[in-house]
Amino acid sequence: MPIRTAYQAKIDYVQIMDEHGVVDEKLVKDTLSDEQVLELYQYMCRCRALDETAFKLQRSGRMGTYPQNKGQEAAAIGAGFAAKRGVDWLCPCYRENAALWMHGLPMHYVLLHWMGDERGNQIPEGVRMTPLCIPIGTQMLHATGIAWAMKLKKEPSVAITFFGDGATSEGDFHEAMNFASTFQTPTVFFCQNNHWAISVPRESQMNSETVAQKALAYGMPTTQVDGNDLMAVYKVTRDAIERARAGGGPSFIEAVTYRLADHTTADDARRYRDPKEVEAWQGKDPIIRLRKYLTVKGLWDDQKQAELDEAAKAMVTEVVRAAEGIAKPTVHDIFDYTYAQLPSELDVQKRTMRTNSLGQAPEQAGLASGA
Ligand SMILES: Cc1ncc(C[n+]2csc(CCOP(=O)(O)OP(=O)(O)O)c2C)c(N)n1
Ligand SMILES: [Mg+2]
Repeated sequence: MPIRTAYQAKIDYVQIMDEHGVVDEKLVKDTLSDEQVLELYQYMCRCRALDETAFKLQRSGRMGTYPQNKGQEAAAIGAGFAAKRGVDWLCPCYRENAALWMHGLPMHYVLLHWMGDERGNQIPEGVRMTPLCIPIGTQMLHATGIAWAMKLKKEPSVAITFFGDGATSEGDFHEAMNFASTFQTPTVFFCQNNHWAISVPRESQMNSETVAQKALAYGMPTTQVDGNDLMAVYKVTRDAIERARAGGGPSFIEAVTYRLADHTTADDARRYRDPKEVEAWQGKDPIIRLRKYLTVKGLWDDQKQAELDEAAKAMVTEVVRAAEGIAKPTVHDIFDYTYAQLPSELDVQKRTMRTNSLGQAPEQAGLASGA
């Protein structure tokens, strides 16, 4: 009996614009218009400006910690733009700031989050997203559950979830992928492969040649894309979202990109990264590449850049002012955001600011009543 091939697969790698800003004339027809590219380029520069200021805020003790998006702007923005605001759901990780703003999250909420203020996690009514997700991988399950709900309710909405290369080593990733594919939920799994999970390089994290191939095991369409190419990211994400919306089930996208900054402000990547590697990726910076493209097309110049830099600075100043100027939270807040109807026991606690729980009354803890 001859041995047959049980399974064979190939994975496409999509790039429309190369590192020099030169585009594939055929592929570019099926992606963003010049007006859209201009708009998104500005989002990218604003996002970078926020990063720079947030870094300084942390260094001067005005923020707890902060993970820069630097280098990954095209991935987050291209994918975010492919989703429909108010219709599709975003289940982010923590490196997609601009995608969140685009979908209606006030920018200062992100700063509040990193300043340790819970109000940064209170997603405004009508904005379809889950809060920033620090436990690695849990948001992929949320996206699958939300997408399943959308399917059951027959709403034409898709859930897109963002996560890193490291997150694909988590059990949650595999559970979400298996469930999404088995139940054909309208979920788009968007992996930002930035080559590092804090200090662990991708090669030490997994033995797969690509992250994208993990989706094959779940029978899911999967694509690798140049994550620093705004146009390509938009195109593959739009296609995946529209397939999901049309009932074609989930997809996986591996956006190959690079984290140009430290993991967070609590990290010093110089301790584990080869400067040559960082330098090579600086040459692939998504902002520089797009600017080259726009300049050659006569759509951008130094004057416009100077104006944008000024506008970005003013915007960031305003965002910081909004975050730092927010009134202090009240003690009641700890009761107000978990239950629609406060259980009677908690209601008593809220009204009296006392607890009856054994060992927790102030007197029992050795404190004077009301202390
Ligand atoms: C469940 C869980 N385990 C460990 C951590 C600590 N941790 C924070 S970020 C991180 C690396 C994540 O890497 P990756 O998924 O590639 O995302 P990136 O930060 O590179 O964008 C780890 C291990 C965590 N936050 N949650
Ligand atoms: Mg990573």
